[in-house]
Amino acid sequence: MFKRVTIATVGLAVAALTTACGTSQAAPAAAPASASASAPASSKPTGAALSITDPWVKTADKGMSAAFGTLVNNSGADITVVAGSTPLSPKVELHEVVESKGKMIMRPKEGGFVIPAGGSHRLTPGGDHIMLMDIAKKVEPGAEIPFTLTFKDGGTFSFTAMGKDFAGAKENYQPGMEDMDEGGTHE
Ligand SMILES: [Cu+2]
Repeated sequence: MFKRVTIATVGLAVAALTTACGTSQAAPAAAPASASASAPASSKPTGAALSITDPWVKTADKGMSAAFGTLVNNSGADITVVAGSTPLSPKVELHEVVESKGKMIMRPKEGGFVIPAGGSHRLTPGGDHIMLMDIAKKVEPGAEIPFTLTFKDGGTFSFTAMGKDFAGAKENYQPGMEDMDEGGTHE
């Protein structure tokens, strides 16, 4: 019974919308807006030049986690992301995953992430990612975690990623030297 009522309401709303459209066709609402929008033209890439699709953070109780998503460059110039930050972790690194002696390891990516002009760059488990070295609190599914990325030219881009369960991406971390006797927390 509830369903029938809902459908009827939607039907009415659509009807009202259609009517409104029909009667207000002549309203020139878009004209002034587009005129002012085209005015500010910035030469250097800013926040608007970059966007991110489906940003998420791997849920974790403590220690390390990582953020993923697809960085999209909406500008006509390459964008290089050289640093990242989040209140969730005092130390953040930009990582890549490479093969070393038959094992997949992750390490800081030299030069950062380059997002080509008009292109995109995927951050994905098993590939490039934003590494959170030591999370300050537990990441639960659905948690909203703010991030800021810094570009090579000093510009920044902020976004919010969502906590998401993911099993996998358990690459070993090797910051530099391949010392076996360092005694880290991971194997
Ligand atoms: Cu990593």
